Amino acid sequence: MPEIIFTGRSNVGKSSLIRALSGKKVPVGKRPGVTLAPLRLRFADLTITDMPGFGFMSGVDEKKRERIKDVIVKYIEDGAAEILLAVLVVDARSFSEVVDRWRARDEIPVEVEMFEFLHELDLDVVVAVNKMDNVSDRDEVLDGIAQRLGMFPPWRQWTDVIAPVSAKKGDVGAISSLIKGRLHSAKRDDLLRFIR
Ligand SMILES: Nc1nc2c(ncn2[C@@H]2O[C@H](COP(=O)(O)OP(=O)(O)O)[C@@H](O)[C@H]2O)c(=O)[nH]1
Ligand SMILES: [Mg+2]
Repeated sequence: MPEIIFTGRSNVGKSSLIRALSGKKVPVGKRPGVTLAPLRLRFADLTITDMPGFGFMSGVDEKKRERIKDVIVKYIEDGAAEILLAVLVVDARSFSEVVDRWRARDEIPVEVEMFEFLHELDLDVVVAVNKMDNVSDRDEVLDGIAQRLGMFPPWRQWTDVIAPVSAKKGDVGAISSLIKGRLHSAKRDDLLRFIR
């Protein structure tokens, strides 16, 4: 049974994106850190999973952040065989700045770590760059994100991996196409109807 997971920091818009793509009323804008368990949504044979947000959240202590990360890692490792696609959701406006801040401290940025972890498990990974409505210099922002994830710019070379979207505006065509393409390649056209 194919599964598509949405993972990323808290507040990047994972739930909003799932809501826009599937029409399911996933809770949006909930105080982050409250949910530890992955939220699994079923659409016939397809499972779409809203993973708990990782990384910094105000009001969530270090210990709980570590616990959340452990839950995410274990869930993905255990389920890797079923995961058809992993969608890493990032915030268009803050991603590069946050990554640079971590690197300046000689630390591996948590999102880069997650991206690499997903690849180590041999998963098919795409990056949904959300909140594009917040940026004006689209290509510059997307080139910067591609580069920081190890993809040589221009980002246009990576349109099979990088999907600029705005869940808020309902502008999710780029990620919708990537997901549908993967379902088609997996010979699961029967599941296309669940994705808008
Ligand atoms: N500007 C903007 N805000 C968004 C977008 N998508 C989600 N948000 C807002 O970001 C906040 C967090 O969204 P949510 O889906 O709960 O994020 P999650 O914690 O990753 O699941 C909410 O206030 C959303 O309304 C977007 O495309 N643009
Ligand atoms: Mg959420």
